Amino acid sequence: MRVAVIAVFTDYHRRGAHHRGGLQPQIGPLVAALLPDWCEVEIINDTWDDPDWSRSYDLVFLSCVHADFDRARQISHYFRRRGARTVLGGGMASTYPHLCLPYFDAVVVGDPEDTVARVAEDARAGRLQPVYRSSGYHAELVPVPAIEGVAHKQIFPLSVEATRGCPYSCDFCALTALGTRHALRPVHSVIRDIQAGQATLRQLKVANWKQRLIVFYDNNLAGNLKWFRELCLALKPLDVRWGACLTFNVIANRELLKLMYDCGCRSVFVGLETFNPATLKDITKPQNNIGKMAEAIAQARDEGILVIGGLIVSPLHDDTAYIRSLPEHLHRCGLHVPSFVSFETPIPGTPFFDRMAASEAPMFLPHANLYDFSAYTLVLQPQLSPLQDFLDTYYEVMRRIYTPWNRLKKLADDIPRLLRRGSVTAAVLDVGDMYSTRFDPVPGRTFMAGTDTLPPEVVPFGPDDFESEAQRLDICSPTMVTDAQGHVLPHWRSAQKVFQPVHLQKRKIAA
Ligand code: B12
Ligand code: SF4
Repeated sequence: MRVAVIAVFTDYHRRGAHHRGGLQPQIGPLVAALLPDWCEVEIINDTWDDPDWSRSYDLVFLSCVHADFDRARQISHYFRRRGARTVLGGGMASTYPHLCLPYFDAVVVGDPEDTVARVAEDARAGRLQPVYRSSGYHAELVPVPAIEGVAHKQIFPLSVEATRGCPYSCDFCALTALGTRHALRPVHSVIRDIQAGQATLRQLKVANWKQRLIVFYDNNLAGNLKWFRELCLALKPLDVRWGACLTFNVIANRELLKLMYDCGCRSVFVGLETFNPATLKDITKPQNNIGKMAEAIAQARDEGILVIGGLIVSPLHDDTAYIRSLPEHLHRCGLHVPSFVSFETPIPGTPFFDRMAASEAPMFLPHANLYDFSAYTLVLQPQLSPLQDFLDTYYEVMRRIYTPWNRLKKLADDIPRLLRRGSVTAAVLDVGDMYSTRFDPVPGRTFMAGTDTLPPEVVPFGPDDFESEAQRLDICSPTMVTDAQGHVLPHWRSAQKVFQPVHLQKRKIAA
């Protein structure tokens, strides 16, 4: 059976460009490893290349984030017309299976470990069911990911997922839309994946340095500090270098940073989010501490670990004066240039989305489409500044933050500290990050939902691909989220939680 696993992508910068950066979707290698031997599997990261439109498949698995859903349903239609059965999984499929189902033969709700092989068996037997629900996370079923399918293209092919979920419940996070859960794999099984991955890369003659550089794909690798320390100690004898996403409380802990460096950690991504206490309170991210940001970033660098940080601006709590103050805040805290400054975006199904949708006054901008929910287009009505001032200020400040001069200033600040600790890998990663991080919007971008330039990606449908004009419109029209007044369309208020929500906001953060 010919099977494709497609990680769908639309360029949120609206250039229609592919994304060749260090972070690439890992669903392909995971699903490929879960499929039975009788499947002939192709992994297609739409981030790198369009699918080969001349191919045909028996079964196509698709994965997408919300903003890429329109392209996912178009790709689905394209391959269905050419004989394939299609299956959608991921956050959108899990929270809104009923909205996805009309465009796919089946939808998977939740994890792939106990569902993918069943889907393949049923497809082969011609009894595909509309919905497959995972019974929960089964760490023992996690296979060694089939990285051979991506090894020659991925900048960092040794990619590993050691946990699922996150113990926190930040209001705006796509994970919280599913509910809250945090599952840890046994450390020995994570080490198993790393060693198997290294053996694969050796066999494929992939560069030596790539065999020693691990990227952990977890949403928060350090959600359980006891387990995280165990993992660090198990990584030490492997003499590898690694990077991960984790939370602020970790970089605020000098002893932990020392252990991490000693065990190979060289860079961390932390959602620093905001310098505005009102925004921080609103997003319920109690693990961040604005007052300690400068100290935490400095101590991580001094311990040889590069901090890569992302920020959001909140249409609810930030005004133009705050946005104008961002460059100053960034210099004072020593981050200088964040990897992105995006708009706080209520991803459908999150508590934040439900809260905004429930408001009597319209909180959203009119005619927002699902592709606008990429965090790089504003979808909410700013509450403290006029809409156009808010956007003009964002644009002007982004230009100021991402100047070549600022990027050099960041490197001049980071590199001597990193090298003093002997952290050459972190210094090289910093240079690479500053080379690729820029603000370079395409002409015509308004950054405003409903008016922004359209995503230019196309699926090359032929004249025979639709039964009727009505079908073409159904497949090709954008998925609308808000009406002409900025109210959320009623069907978006029907998201399903996959895991039991747990309210951990008051959880004491172990230091
Ligand atoms: C790689 C990555 C990217 C890449 C590629 C994204 C892409 N569209 O392909 C890049 C760098 C481009 C990117 C960009 C962004 N990303 Co991103 N990214 C990731 C990251 C780090 C890894 C994804 C991954 O491969 N995970 C490992 C795989 C195995 O798991 P998974 O994809 O989470 O899927 C699980 C389930 O959903 C399910 N599943 C998923 N697909 C399928 C398919 C089938 C068939 C089945 C059975 C199951 C299944 O199985 C998996 C295990 O449970 C995740 C964080 C994370 N750790 O997951 C964030 C994440 C996906 N990104 C996120 C966000 C917010 C963004 C940005 C908005 C960030 C920003 N402000 O810059 C942008 C915008 C993206 C866009 N197109 O709009 C959110 C989710 C967004 C959403 N709408 O759902 C995540 C979850 C991070 C977070 N905690 O907030 N990202
Ligand atoms: S800490 Fe990060 S991954 Fe965890 S819920 Fe908050 S935003 Fe999501």
